[in-house]
Formats: sequence, structure tokens, C-alpha cells
Amino acid sequence: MKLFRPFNVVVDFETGDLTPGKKITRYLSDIQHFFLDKEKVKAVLAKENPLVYEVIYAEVPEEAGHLAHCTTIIYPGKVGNEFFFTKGHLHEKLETAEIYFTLKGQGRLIMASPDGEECEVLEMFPGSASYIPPCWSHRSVNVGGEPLIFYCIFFADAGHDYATIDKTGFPKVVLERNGEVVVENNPNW
Ligand code: M6P
Ligand code: ZN
Repeated sequence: MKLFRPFNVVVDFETGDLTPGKKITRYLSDIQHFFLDKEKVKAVLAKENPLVYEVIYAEVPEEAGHLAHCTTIIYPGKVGNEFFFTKGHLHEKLETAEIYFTLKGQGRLIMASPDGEECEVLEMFPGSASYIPPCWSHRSVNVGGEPLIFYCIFFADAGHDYATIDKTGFPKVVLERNGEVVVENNPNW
């Protein structure tokens, strides 16, 4: 049996950098179709294409038995009154859980059952360890004025299913109204 060697990565709690790691970046143009206000998205993109979030993965084989882990940094920002968020996904292996441990910033974690009948929104804050049970889709939202940084652990063979979310979005949206963070039903659901 070939043994996989133990290794460390180092997480910077201030910046969310994970070293050594592999970074992916998502710009507004990558997730534009999820935002409610299509005109506002167009107006922003006519001027710039802001970086919405980055994910930095530790290099672990995508095989059963391994634990994948990464940091996510969602930059502060809004389109209209809707806060920046991650795409969101289900796991291809639906019955696999995940944990998000928040290092910095303020957020909301929207989770839904595959048919969207059940939806829960948890607060994310420094020190919160949010449990995403098997079968719940998940999207995180930065509701603060600084980057939202969290560390995630999931089954390395779980896979990302984006197709379902691409079609439906999430049952709830997180908006700013009169300076307050509010969770509302998605009018397009
Ligand atoms: C977390 C984890 C990752 C995921 C990332 C960004 O870090 O759940 O697996 O890739 O968030 O979310 P998404 O893939 O939905 O864009
Ligand atoms: Zn996940």
C-alpha cells in the first residue's frame, strides 16, 4: 500500500491565504445570472468586473477517505441591495456533510433541501463553526464591510453539483434594507 504523506498547510487568519494551495477566482461575470437586479448587474459590468470571491484549496486527492479543505474569501460588495455571495452548490455525493469555520468578517450561510422546501440561514462570525448536514445545498454571503473569510472541510470525493442551483437559485436572498441585513424569500423561486 502506498502511503500518502502527512503535510501541513498554513492559514493566514487575516487574509485567508492558505499555503501551499491552489487558488480559484470568481468574478461578478461568473455569477451574474444569480443576482435579482439584472439592470444593476449590467450597469456594474459596463464599468468593471469586480472580484467577488476566491477559494484556496489544499492539494488533496479527490478520493474516498480523504478530507478536502480550503479557505474562502468573499469580498465586501453588493449589486443594488443584494450582498456578494458564492455560487452555491449541492454535493454530487448528496449525502456528504461539510463544516465552515469562520475566521473573519460577518456572513450568512443559506442552506436548502434539494427540493427547496426546507431552507435555513445561519449567521457566520469569527469562531462560528457551521455544520452543513448531508443533502443541503449551501451558499455563503458576505454581509459586512470587510472580507468574509472561512475555512471549510468536506469529503474529498463529494464533488460539486452546480447544475441544480444554476436552474433554481436559492429559496432565500440576503439583502440590505435601511442599513439592516434582511433575509427574504427569493421572488424568482
Ligand atoms: C467553500 C467550499 C468549497 C466551495 C467554495 C465556494 O469553500 O464549499 O467546496 O467551492 O465554498 O463555493 P462555490 O463552489 O459554491 O462557488
Ligand atoms: Zn460543499
